[in-house]
Amino acid sequence: MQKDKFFREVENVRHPNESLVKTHCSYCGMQCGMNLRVNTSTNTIIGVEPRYDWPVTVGKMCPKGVTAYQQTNHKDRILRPLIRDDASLKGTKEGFREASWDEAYDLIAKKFVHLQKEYGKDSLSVFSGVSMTNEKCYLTGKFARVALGTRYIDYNGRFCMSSAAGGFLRTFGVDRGSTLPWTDIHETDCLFIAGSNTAECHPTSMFRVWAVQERGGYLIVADPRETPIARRADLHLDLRPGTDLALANGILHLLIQQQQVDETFVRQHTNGFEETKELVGAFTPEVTSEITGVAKEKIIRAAEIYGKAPNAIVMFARGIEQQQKGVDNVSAYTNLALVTGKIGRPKSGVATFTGQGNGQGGREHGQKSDLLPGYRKITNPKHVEEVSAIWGIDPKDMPKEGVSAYELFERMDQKDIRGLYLLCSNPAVSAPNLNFVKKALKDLDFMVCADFYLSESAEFADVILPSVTWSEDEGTCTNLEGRIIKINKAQEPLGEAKPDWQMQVELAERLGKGKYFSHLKTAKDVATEFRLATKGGNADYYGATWEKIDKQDGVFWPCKDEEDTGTPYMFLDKKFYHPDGKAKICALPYRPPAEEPCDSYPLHLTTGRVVYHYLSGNQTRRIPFLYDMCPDPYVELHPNTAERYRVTHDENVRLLTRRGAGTFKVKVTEAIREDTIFVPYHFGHKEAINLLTNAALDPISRMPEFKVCAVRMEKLERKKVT
Ligand SMILES: Nc1nc2c(c(=O)[nH]1)N[C@H]1C(S)=C(S)[C@@H](COP(=O)(O)OP(=O)(O)OC[C@H]3O[C@@H](n4cnc5c(=O)[nH]c(N)nc54)[C@H](O)[C@@H]3O)O[C@H]1N2
Ligand SMILES: Nc1nc2c(c(=O)[nH]1)N[C@H]1C(S)=C(S)[C@@H](COP(=O)(O)OP(=O)(O)OC[C@H]3O[C@@H](n4cnc5c(=O)[nH]c(N)nc54)[C@H](O)[C@@H]3O)O[C@H]1N2
Ligand code: SF4
Ligand SMILES: [Mo]
Repeated sequence: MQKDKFFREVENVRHPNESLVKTHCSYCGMQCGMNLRVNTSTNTIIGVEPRYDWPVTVGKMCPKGVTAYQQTNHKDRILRPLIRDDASLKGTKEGFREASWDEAYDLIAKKFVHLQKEYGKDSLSVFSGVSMTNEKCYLTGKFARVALGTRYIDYNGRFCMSSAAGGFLRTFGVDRGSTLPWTDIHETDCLFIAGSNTAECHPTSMFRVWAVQERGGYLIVADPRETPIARRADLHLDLRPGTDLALANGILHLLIQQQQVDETFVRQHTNGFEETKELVGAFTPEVTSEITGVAKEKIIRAAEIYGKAPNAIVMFARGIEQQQKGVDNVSAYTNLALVTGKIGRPKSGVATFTGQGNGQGGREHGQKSDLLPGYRKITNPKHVEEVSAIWGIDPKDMPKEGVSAYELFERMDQKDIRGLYLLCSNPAVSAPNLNFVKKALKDLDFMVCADFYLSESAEFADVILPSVTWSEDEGTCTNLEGRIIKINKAQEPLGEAKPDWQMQVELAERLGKGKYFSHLKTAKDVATEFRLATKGGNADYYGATWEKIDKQDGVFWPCKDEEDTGTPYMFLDKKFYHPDGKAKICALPYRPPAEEPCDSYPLHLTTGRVVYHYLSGNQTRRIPFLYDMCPDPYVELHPNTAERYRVTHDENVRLLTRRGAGTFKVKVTEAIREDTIFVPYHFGHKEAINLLTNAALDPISRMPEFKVCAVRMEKLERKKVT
């Protein structure tokens, strides 16, 4: 890989009893390069240092990354399997006892077999996550389809990347989160960033973002809040939550009017321009301003800057994607790049900020209800045949398409699903409409949870299996660029913890499916089978061997064979993945959010993240520094709104939606719209804002509308001093 201007060669002084293990952070899609420091006398992880030789992040890490190593030998680790004998304690931390692996496996096998005999194969479900390596994600998909034989598998990426995936698939015919490498970002002339709190959620992207402005380029940010990146932007489009589709259409309207259309590109490489032109004709600056609440002048200026920039990158994240029209939002913003031809070349393109560490790879290889490895479709008989041949099963035995993550809970509620194998996710905090989801979990006949800490979701389990942290196993992840990287093992598993792939191999044996799994003895064995299973698919990893990843600083997929060095840039040949080779410009009528403010619920509620915590917080709330920096959730409120409700900073208020309620501390800040409030979602039990959020699903991606619903705020009566 070519080194960019930020590259630095650094040599550190070492302690004699210390070795370094080259790896990447466990948390977000940036996958910052780090060395884990290992004490060679005790063989334990004792610290971390950033890797200056990692080309994407060149020595940068955030507060989560520099403390991530503290997870491995943490006092809260689950060291042995746990079994709950008294079902009446479900939904609490109480009532678990330690057990041997044999006893735990026997119990799981007995219960799973019983449920399937009684209620059919599809009475079992798997809910997984993408903090796991590609190999683990791959095997989880195979475990569900082959060892359990159920159609019901889905994963937390449905709450994360599914709208980006849906939008890219519709527009490009393939879903790779970025059309270009991150090392191009600082060299572009305009960054248009929508719905991404980049400085807190992908902090190590920021040196490239600032570098654009330092070179005289422009930064445009669309966000209802004045996030750190919005504050320093050349233009902050402070839109009403849920109105991106109008904003993107309005900007496209102006680009067309200002003759910024790349006619040749549009004619040769796209479909759909004429219909789209007609549709956006109605989105005049006046109309767009009326819907979005953004001043007309700002909308005009945004189109001018983006249109005139020789190179530009459109970037977005969950702010636009976690909506009931998330897929349309993605396609609408992507339209800007297609119409102006600013795609398929260096320094120009489209990228989503992939969320979880393996949010890209984990969505490609079969954890999603409709997918098989290599982005194959479970509804495509040819694809089913190809994968069945690798797995050694009869294609007739491949389960059918299942349902999305939130719909799994609906099936549980309807008693179609009776059993759950949950791993690498904590939906009792992170799923929407939590009162409903928690009841569905509690009512299950039998639930297994694999985690290394006892999560809020594990409280509903009958059996807890101790998994390892990322530092106790090896494998690959795919970062937000689409670059496959290698995670290395720095320490032996603590206690009796095991990697998820090993648990699944051993459980498959207990379920009588050993012949499909027992050849997998090491993570590398899984990797070999995994690469083969992706061969020929759109997300082809076959040529991405561990040796090549190490030699090249990662390998961008697709990478088809030994000679192939991978694909840092997508669509350089202007060939998109639809059968006619063209990309689709989409005509997308505006529609409002599922819930609009009304007299009873007069404000918009939006939710998201802070820099100190990661997702459900089950990992980061246990790290002392991170907890101290942010021990509780809060509600961000504009000073004028605070005045209207007669509440002050640090006072508790009650928030209510049609689904639930909670009490939160007020944080008064000018960095938010007056009609909108924001609460971070990293907290459990009564502090979970997801008790209030709306599970309205996008019709294509089945993504819930985490980013906008209608809320009422009530001042709590002050207790009288007696
Ligand atoms: N510190 C930290 N970093 C993380 C994570 C974490 O939990 N903590 N999680 C990782 C994961 S899995 C993910 S998915 C990413 C998420 O990364 P982001 O998507 O950047 O994070 P969010 O806070 O969910 O939302 C981003 C922004 O969307 C804005 N927003 C809300 N509604 C709208 C809207 O209608 N339109 C627009 N344009 N903007 C809106 C919010 O104000 C917020 O600033 O972060 C990753 N990185
Ligand atoms: N209101 C609101 N809700 C949201 C969002 C939002 O913006 N607003 N964002 C959504 C998004 S983008 C996401 S990604 C989801 C994430 O939501 P979750 O899936 O709940 O996220 P995590 O907290 O990462 O949960 C992972 C769990 O698995 C454990 N774990 C980590 N690694 C491993 C492993 O290798 N094996 C096993 N077995 N366990 C492991 C961790 O300890 C943790 O308990 O939340 C979604 N929920
Ligand atoms: S930016 Fe993401 S990958 Fe990098 S250190 Fe922070 S959490 Fe880890
Ligand atoms: Mo995410």
